[in-house]
Amino acid sequence: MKDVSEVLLVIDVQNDFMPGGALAVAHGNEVVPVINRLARDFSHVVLTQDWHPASHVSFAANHAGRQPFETIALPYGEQVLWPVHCVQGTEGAALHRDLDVPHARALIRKGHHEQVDSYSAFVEADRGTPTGLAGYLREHGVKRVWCCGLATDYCVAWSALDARAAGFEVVLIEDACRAIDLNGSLDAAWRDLRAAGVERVQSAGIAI
Ligand code: VGL
Ligand code: ZN
Repeated sequence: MKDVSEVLLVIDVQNDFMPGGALAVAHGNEVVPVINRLARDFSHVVLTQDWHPASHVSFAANHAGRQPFETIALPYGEQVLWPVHCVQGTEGAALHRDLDVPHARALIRKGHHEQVDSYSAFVEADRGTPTGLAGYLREHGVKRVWCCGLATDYCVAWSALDARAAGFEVVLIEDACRAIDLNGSLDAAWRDLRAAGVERVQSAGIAI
C-alpha cells in the first residue's frame, strides 16, 4: 500500500509475548515473517510496544494473594491480572530481534500509567485517556488501519475496535496475529470485531 491513506499497525511484537517469554502467546513468533513481508508493501507502518512500569496495576505480583490470569475489579472495570511482562527498558519489552521494519515511522508505547492498563493502542483501559495515535493518523490523512501482531484477542482486538470507534476503516490480518485465548476471549473478540465492522482477511489475499 503505497497509498498514504493506508497504515499497517504492528502491535506488541515483543519478546515477552514469544514462546518462552513472560506472557507467552502460543506460536507468537510465527507472526514475524508474515509481518516482515506485509510491511514491505506499506509505506506507512506504525509499531506499538506494551510498556509497563514494574509497579503496574495489571501485574498479579503487585496484588497480595492474587495469581496470574485471575481478574479483579478496578475503578475502570474488570482487569485480568497478568504475569509481570513488558517492563520498561527490559529485554522482555524489546521488539523481536527478527522484526524487520526499518521504515516504521512511529512507535506508540502504551500501558505506562501505573494504575491503568492499555490493551488498545488508541485509548487506555479507563476508556478516557487517548494515546494520541488517532490524532497522529488523522493528521497524516490515514483512512484505513491494517492491524496485525499480538495478541489477537487482547491488544490487537482492542486496537482494532478503537480504530473503528475513531472513524477509521479497519482490517485485521488474521494470519499475522496469534491469540492468548483466555476463557473464550478469542471467540468473544471475533464477535465484537464483526459487529463493529472490522474486516477479517488473510495476508495472502491482500491485493497490493
Ligand atoms: C497484551 C495482555 C497484557 C497484548 C498486553 O499485547 O495482547 N495482553 N498486556
Ligand atoms: Zn500488558
